[in-house]
Amino acid sequence: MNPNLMSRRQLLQLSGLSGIGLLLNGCRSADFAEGVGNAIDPLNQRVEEMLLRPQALAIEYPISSIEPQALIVNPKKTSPIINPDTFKLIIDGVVNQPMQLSMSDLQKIPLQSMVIRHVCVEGWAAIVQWGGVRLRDLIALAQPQVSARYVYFTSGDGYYESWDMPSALHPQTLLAYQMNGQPLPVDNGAPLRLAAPIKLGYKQSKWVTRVTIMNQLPSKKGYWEDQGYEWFAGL
Ligand SMILES: Nc1nc2c(c(=O)[nH]1)N[C@H]1C(S)=C(S)[C@@H](COP(=O)(O)O)O[C@H]1N2
Ligand SMILES: [Mo]
Repeated sequence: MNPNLMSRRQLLQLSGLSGIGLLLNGCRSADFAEGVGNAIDPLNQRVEEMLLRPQALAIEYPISSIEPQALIVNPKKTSPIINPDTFKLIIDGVVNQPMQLSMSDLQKIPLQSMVIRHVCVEGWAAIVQWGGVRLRDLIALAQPQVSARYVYFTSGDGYYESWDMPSALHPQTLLAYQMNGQPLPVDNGAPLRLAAPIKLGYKQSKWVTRVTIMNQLPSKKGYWEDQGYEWFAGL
């Protein structure tokens, strides 16, 4: 075996996802359990290299600088109601291990917390604390195939977004279920939303129901992008 190609288990340990055993034992969803036998298959080398390549970290702030009133929710939109008890996040696309994870499955993955600045193109910003799982841990579990280049996010309100793989694998890119130390409010995307300090607000999909790994993007790349906004939208 190529010594550079480590097992998924080794990689997940290295990337800090030491709760893997717990997750594998705890996940009773059929889709998830089916592939547990494959859990030590090597990851594809391209994604593995991206996971291990050091990425510049964005600035994080002390908890005392959180601005709870500054995070603006678009008042023209009505929030979809997603029942967290029956909700299952779908992870599919060009992966060897498609998964469906309940909130309790997700909460077995080590919680990552960060206080970062959220920036909306409409001219406002807010310091927010987010808590949740690192998207890279979920992507590693799903075992992307060699052709994987993009990650596409489907939301419960019809919103859709797509990200480049390096940004999706960034250690500060979270699927958050907590905000400012509390359970994520429905208007802010409960049960699960994207949160990352490396991209503009419109890339931070709320009410994420499905994460699809793709080798090619569809013509509709993102809700705002399809109206002329920039696709990469890096900060
Ligand atoms: N599903 C969904 N996600 C979304 C949006 C949306 O309309 N629908 N708006 C985006 C924009 S433009 C911003 S600035 C942030 C705002 O997050 P907040 O509502 O928690 O302040 O959500 C982003 N994610
Ligand atoms: Mo925004």
